[in-house]
Amino acid sequence: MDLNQLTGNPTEQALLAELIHAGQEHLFAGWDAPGIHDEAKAAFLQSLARINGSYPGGLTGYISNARKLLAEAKEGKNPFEGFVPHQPDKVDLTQFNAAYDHYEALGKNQFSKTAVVLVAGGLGERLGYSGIKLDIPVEVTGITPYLAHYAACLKAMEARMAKPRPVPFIIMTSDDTNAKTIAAFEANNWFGLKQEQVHILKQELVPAIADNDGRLALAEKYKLILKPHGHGDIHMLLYTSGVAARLAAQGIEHLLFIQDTNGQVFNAMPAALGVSVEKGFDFNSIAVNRIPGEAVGGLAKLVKGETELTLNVEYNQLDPLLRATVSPQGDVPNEQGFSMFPGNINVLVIRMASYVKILERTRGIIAEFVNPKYADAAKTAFKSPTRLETMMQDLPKLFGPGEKTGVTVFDRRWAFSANKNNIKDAAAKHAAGGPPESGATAESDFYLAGRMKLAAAGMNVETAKEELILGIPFTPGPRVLLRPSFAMTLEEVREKIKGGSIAADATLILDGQEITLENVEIAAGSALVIKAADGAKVAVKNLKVENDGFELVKLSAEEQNSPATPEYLRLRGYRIVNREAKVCEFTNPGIFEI
Ligand code: UGB
Repeated sequence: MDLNQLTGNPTEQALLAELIHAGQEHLFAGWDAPGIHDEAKAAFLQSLARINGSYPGGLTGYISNARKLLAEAKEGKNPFEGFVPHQPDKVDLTQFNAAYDHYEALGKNQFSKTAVVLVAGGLGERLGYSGIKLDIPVEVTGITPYLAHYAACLKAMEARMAKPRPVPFIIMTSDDTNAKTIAAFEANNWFGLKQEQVHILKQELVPAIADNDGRLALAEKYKLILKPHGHGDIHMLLYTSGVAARLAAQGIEHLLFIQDTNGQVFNAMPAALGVSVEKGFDFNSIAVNRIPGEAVGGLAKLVKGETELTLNVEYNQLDPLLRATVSPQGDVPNEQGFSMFPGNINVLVIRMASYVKILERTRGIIAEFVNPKYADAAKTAFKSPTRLETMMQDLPKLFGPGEKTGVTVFDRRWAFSANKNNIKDAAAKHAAGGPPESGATAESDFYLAGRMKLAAAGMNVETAKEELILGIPFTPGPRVLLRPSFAMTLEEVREKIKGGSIAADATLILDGQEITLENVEIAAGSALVIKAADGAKVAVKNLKVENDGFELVKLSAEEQNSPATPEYLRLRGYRIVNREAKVCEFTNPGIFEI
């Protein structure tokens, strides 16, 4: 093949020569003569160069990894061969007790040495939202987008440090989400964060593979088929960008990995961080109790001879593994109805020192796998092109005996309630007895966490009866929003709230670090909102709140189907209207009483 016929650029020629050497001649076969389709050719060459630059080891590295993994897949190699599953080493924090407080206190001390990593490259196809998921409000009383909530949590962490320093915030985007994520920050003055503390890393797609020889698949002449590589890309990007090494040098000791739509995650964060610190875990999976068979990966300690690995085993692999080893009945429930293997919610606390070492060793390529659908029994052809994938929770696959992995189990709805499904699918999931994971349930659980905090502080909380909205369960109240500025730990809530009561359907919103409540009674349907700027000390004592509050109004069928109704309301089926909430706002420092 005459490379001069393909391109005059020596760098491109070098890459083409490498690719041809790696068995990719077909990419350049039948090229038109110079002068014909030159633009398409140039775009093709640019895309090859871009992908080559973004994957450690370049395109030829990707191809050789693909060949190896495809050969293993063809052989039918079982990655768990010889491993026996055991319960993982776990810390049970499903109850609020002295141990919970102990870990929260330890975690709070670690805020100044922690960075938060948010993976937000997913399109959210199951939800079907037209924008990015980070822009969706987690609740529609105060209308707080996920991104605003996460940013508020980072600010609140900073405000609780002995020597405040901005919490580094790393966000993985993709071509689907990058521009809108940046636009959301820019339109909202970076949600009060410093632009320098936010590191946006965009993941690239990887080429699809047509056959067992690792030949890259073409959509048409001069165009590769590209596919997502998975959320494990975050490790690669933290390596290639140098961000992980830089943060390590700046004294960051732990990274907290979170997903795009889990409004509960910062409830569990302080205690989980405390567990990582005390137990010296290099990798701590935040987990929830899981019902056998549920479509959530199970965390298990896999043992083979001297080797022990605590890993997420995807639910479709867990049951067969158990049947083949320790439990002929598969994944069976315990007395409480839960599997022995806690559910992975992909919230991870990773120790920086071991992480940086692994990144150096692997160049951030973490436990890639391939999952081809074969067209024939001999496994010689694929039904459609496949690609290599990677999952962020698979990092412990690279751990040796020196690294410690653990699991911290939290109450499910305290730690995890995602917004992943559209109304129809969510209602079907509920009907089938599973968690709906929809806009409405995520919001309902967001208020629930607020109620749990009030109850832990000794307030008398009367919970409304759950109802169905468009077939999805929703608990109408009380709707409690204790903003991150108000409290990040249970201890703080207990210090600031004494006595009092809140009735079903009532609303309480507290936003500000120095608000205290003593014997405050909020009657059914009523609402109290207090916002206090930094330095505004607001003491509310012996107050009885009775007003028309906020009302939850279901959308009419017409509103539900109308494009004039905001999409974030249509994905939950209701709006919340302020009828007569008592709103007290303190914008200047000072001492105030209500
Ligand atoms: N994401 C990216 O940033 N880039 C990608 O290429 C893909 C995703 P999904 P998934 O919550 O119960 C995970 O699609 O992959 C981001 C765990 O693997 O919502 O089906 C995306 O933006 C599974 O073990 O989830 O399953 C989002 O923030 C279980 O924990 C995140 O990655 C499951 O989540 C997850 O993407 C769960």
